[in-house]
Amino acid sequence: MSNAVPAPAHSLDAVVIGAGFAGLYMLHRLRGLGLSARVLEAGDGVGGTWYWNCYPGARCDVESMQYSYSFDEDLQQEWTWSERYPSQPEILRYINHVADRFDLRRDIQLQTRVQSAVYDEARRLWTVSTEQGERLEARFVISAVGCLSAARVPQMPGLETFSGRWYHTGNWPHEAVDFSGLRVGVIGTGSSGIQTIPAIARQAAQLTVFQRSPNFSIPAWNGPLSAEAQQAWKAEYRQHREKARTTRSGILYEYSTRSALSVSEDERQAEYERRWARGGANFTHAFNDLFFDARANETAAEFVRNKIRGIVRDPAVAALLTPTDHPIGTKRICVDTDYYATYNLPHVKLVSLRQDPIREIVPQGIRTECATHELDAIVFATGYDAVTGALERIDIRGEGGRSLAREWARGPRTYLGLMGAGFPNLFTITGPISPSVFTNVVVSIEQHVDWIADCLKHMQDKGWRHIATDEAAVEGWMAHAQDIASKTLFGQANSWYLGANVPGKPRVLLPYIGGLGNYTAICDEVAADGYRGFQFA
Ligand code: N01
Repeated sequence: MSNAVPAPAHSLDAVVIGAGFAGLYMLHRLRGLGLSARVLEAGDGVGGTWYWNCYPGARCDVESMQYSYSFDEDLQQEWTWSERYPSQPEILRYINHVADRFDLRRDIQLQTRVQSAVYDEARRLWTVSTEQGERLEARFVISAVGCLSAARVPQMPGLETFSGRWYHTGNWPHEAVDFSGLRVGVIGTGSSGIQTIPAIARQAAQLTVFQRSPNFSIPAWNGPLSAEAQQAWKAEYRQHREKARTTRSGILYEYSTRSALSVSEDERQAEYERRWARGGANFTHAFNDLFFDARANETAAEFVRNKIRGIVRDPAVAALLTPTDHPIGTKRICVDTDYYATYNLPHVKLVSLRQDPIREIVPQGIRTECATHELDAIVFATGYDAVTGALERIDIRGEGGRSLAREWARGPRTYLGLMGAGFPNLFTITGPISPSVFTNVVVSIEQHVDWIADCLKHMQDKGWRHIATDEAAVEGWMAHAQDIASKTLFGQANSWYLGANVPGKPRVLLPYIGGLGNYTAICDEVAADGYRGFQFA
């Protein structure tokens, strides 16, 4: 296929797609191996998710001291965070600092969106084409496209007729957006909506929230991070990181070893209160069976429901905000600042789309079955075609011209989330069926990048140029992942983890739920066993 096109201008060892946390660290490791590499990035700047998600209130809900690279001791010692949870601008400053500190920019090409990647079996080379008309040849293609980067604006008739401006949280403009004095509508109440709703409410004259499903959210209790607390953490940074890597989520939560059903009601409530007062997703680890036992889960869910009823003054609004359709934690738990209390403000209105669905968007706003809501701006906080979307939007052709998107039409199939059968020399950092979005993604990224870099080093040492996996390895991994998933409550929610938010997307648990520590042990064992399940040439 690639013989039919003019000779590519550039020939490289590796092309990396995406300049977020994953792409930057991958480039650093590739350089360390003496390999030539170029990172292609669609945005105007580095940062990936943290470049695009600059909506009001955007913040990470993993704590600052843990949501950063660990690969360089000097880097982690010298960087200073200002708050318990890092804001989007602060994370973006950090990523830019990393790009400069490791002199990465000279191999990063911005404003370059990859259109296709086609494998030439005879020459064992990938040809990567960009929307800008460039063509690059490389032995390896490494996807660092991110799990939450294919933003989704749902089909809503009439959007093009809307007379105001509309936005998606995952594709926010970089110039200032000022909602002062405006009537704003927000559609969606996932993590992004729950963060941006209180922030927009502080600015807008009127805010209408269009909620399809209510969500569980735990207060962040964000605040300044003292120099003393930071210094104390840094004194043991290495040990903290090592321990985090062995945990289920790559985060140093307090993981309980007790069942919620093994303690008295008083003890249970006291534990939930203690965790609520501490804040954050640590709440869902209060007992060790909350993700596995529906009765145990219900005790935590009901605790949070009671909190919502206690915060929201209007009982009818509180009832609409109270989730009853999924076990707590089986949709990504949200972490907020003043989310539920925002509905006590006189200029904030909640519309339940379960009772009053959106019929169309009209020039003056949103028309639901029962009313026309006049708006000057609409914010879509409607999420992503998660985990697979960004990869499938690239026309990837492997052996025999097979299309990745077509192969995955009934759900993604990978070995360890790192590679698919028929797509040699194509690695997927935080790819489907790896722990990725169930974890502190920076930790998962480092684990994948290190594993890939070590594998490439192994290939260099052996003089090999080609790595592939096969259907048997993929089948074994998929069966193992599904077996573990079937023992959890995750199947009971219509979540993006399962692709349920995208009409027609197959229902497959996209991340691996076996835990990061266990997963890392499996990957290390595969490597130690001569890269079992991979073939080299
Ligand atoms: O997206 P979501 P998100 N009509 O898919 C609704 C990470 N993240 O951007 O639940 C009306 O979770 C949809 O309703 P329903 C984090 O991993 C992290 O908020 O499908 N509504 C839902 O309410 C997170 O999980 C951070 O019924 C529609 C919402 O839109 C992930 O990103 C911050 C609709 C989408 O929620 C994605 O979060 C932000 C329609 N047609 C994000 N379609 C932090 O670290 C969808 N919805 C803090």
